Amino acid sequence: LQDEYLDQWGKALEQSPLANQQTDVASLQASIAYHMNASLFRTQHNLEKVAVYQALAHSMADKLLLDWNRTQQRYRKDNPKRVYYLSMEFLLGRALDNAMLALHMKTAYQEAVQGLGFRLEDLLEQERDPALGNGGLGRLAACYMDAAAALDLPMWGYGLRYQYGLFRQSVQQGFQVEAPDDWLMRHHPWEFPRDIKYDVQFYGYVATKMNDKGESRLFWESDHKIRAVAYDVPVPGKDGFCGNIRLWASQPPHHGGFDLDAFNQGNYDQSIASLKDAFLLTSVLYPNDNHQAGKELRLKQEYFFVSASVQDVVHRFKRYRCPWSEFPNKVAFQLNDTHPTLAIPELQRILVDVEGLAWDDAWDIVTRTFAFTNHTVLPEALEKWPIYVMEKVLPRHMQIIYDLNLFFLQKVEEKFPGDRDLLNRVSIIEEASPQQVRMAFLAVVGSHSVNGVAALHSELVVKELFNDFSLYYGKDKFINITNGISPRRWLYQANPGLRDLITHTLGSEDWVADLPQLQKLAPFADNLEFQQQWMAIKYANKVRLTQWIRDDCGLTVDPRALFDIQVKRMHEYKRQFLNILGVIHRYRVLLQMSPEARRRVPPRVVIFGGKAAPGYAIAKLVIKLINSVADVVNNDPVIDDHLKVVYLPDYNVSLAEKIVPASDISQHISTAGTEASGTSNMKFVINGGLILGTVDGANIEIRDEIGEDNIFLFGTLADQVADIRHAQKYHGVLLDANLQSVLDAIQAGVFGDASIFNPLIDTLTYGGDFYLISEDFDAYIKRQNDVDALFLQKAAWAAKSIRCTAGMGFFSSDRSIGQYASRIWKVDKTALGNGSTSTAD
Ligand code: T68
Repeated sequence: LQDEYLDQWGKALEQSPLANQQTDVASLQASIAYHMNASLFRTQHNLEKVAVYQALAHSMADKLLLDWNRTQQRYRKDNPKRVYYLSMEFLLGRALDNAMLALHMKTAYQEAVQGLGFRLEDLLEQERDPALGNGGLGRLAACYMDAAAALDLPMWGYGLRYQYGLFRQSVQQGFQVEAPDDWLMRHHPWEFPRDIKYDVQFYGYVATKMNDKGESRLFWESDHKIRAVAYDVPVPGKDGFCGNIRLWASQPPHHGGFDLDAFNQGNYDQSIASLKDAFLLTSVLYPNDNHQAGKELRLKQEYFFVSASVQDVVHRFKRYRCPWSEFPNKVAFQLNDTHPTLAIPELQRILVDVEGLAWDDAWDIVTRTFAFTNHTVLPEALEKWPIYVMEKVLPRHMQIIYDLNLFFLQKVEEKFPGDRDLLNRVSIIEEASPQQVRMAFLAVVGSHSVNGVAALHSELVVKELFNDFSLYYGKDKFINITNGISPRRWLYQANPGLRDLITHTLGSEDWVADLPQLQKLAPFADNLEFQQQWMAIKYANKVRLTQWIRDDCGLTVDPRALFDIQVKRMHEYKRQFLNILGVIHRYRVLLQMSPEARRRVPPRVVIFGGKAAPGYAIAKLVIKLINSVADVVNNDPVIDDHLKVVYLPDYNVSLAEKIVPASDISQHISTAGTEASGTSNMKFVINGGLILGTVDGANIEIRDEIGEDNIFLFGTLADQVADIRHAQKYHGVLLDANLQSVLDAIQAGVFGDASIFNPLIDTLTYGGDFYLISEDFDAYIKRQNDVDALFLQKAAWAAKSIRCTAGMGFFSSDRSIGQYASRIWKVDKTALGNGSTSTAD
């Protein structure tokens, strides 16, 4: 468009209602009413809460769109180096409350909807959680996008727009029951569908062809194509910044996916057969956390996602007509675990096959562009794809991987001549049957930086997982960046009471953007009046959770009891089994006590929540055991209120926002060396919850920051695990005596039909107790007794709670993202310009 027309567009936009939004209460009401009619086609005679929520969300999204346009337009104009966070999962949680707070509009909207006859809290509850992730990894991506937006860092997320997110969980007769998460069935105002599309191909064959310059090139051809279409999700930042997550949905390709021959012959059934395939691709999120699914459809999802993203980034890069050598100065890709690793051979393929670069030049660009974050050392979680599958689905990528591997192994051989074992160990191709591609090795070879997510984990990554690689590349390539959480969602938004007390005490809200300022709370730890205010907020949060438990589970619990919480994905390594076995032990001890002795033990409510992968039988059995124990304990008149057990179904981000601020103690009790970091541990502690944990993941750094006295650690250390397992293997497991009586009680049928729990008990006995439950049982019980004793000393408990929050400054996602930016991506914050408000990209 000529400049004069561009100007005219700019002026027109400035005059539009979008650019002239007022934020007084009457104008907000007008915009809600407008959307009720114009976006939802409803009138005031047909109002349900959900419709009012949607109109309100539209009104808020308008304001976000303005910031989004301004921010993205500025990036487009300034062309800074950009970061692309490639993640199969973004566990965003609800958007409305977050957006209102980020734009400082919550109070005004509260008043606006009140004047229209609704309570804001009720409307917020209408929003469905977008659950496009499994657990920690997906939520970390969301916290990092939030931090990047707050810091005005030019980072985009790329991911998939699953039609169905993580399944919804209910509990029937104590068992987990899964239902599809049809989150898009209702109108969803928080995404902007874009007219941006790329075709992604699968299968086919590789041929030699001449390119435009008359050079012979390998060329991958297939008539099996699926179209990726973009949906942009705004990420509210601060001071008018707004980030972006681009999610791809799959669709049939250009001619609508019809088999045109069949269509012309009137054979409609056959003509639409391939449409199904296209829509199927992004229809559902695989529900396995820390476990490789190994399905062909999953591999296709991974490639679809990275191919569309890399095409989009290359397209954006080419717009500026820079030489290819500039690519690493303009683009940084961060791989969120190995799931997007195919982006490495994909970029190599585009540079060599399509753009005609020489192999070595292309590889230099690729390796200066990619960086890789590892989130697990568990062997069952490390992705490997059988070569016969990869060859079929992605024939050209398989060739590229073979070549990359060959050149890599030649270099290793140069550096360490004659070491055949070494070559076998570091080969990207595993010589097993069938042969497999080791995706983590591909990610290491194709990246300039590899990081773990907490200090201990990063140490294990170097010493165990990638030991040979660190000898070859040198240690500098392997770094640690400890995870962080968004203080905006996990304190400011989730705990308004505590937020206000902190702000009042510190004199301003500056601590949110500069979290180490929380340290200024420490001098108040022993101040009795402050302690009372502090604990009154905790109590109010517990009351709120109590109401939720009553509504959701029909169970009445006393908010004065000690709330002991373990919420996270159900997994053997996280040891919810240890927790419930401990509960049974406590139950038995309480039963044996005199009524007077019982009264001296603080009453406890033990709360569990978390989903098990649908195919993970043992994890599902733990859920059943928890519910069976709850049935007995909660209805035992002798126990009365001394012990209650709660299993909260369908744990998700918005439930976490209610649970986290209400904990007295939470459990993070993975077998040492198995939990890479954990992030909910950080969320609980920053909200003044104490934690009971093993010396694992980020628990260790939390201890270092808040002080040994303010955390209950116990159990085997990571460097002892191997020896203990070795001994158990040769001498069998000698069960702890208290544990043995607990198992006897289960097997005697105290908690119903004992036979169903046999497979679970077998993991401890015949199974060799791989996760060291028996080994740690005694230490665990003793530490729980320490917790009881401290809870009786109200002032001492309150002081520790305050010191917990005060010490958590390090764990802001802003700090983590700052470290990624300076140590890996080499990007700076860009200064806010005043770009015009036309639509960018
Ligand atoms: C988690 N990983 C780690 N994986 O378990 C946790 N896996 O310690 C860490 O704090 C967190 O990542 C963030 O670094 C996961 O959540 C998955 O969800 C997952 C999903 C698909 C496949 C494998």
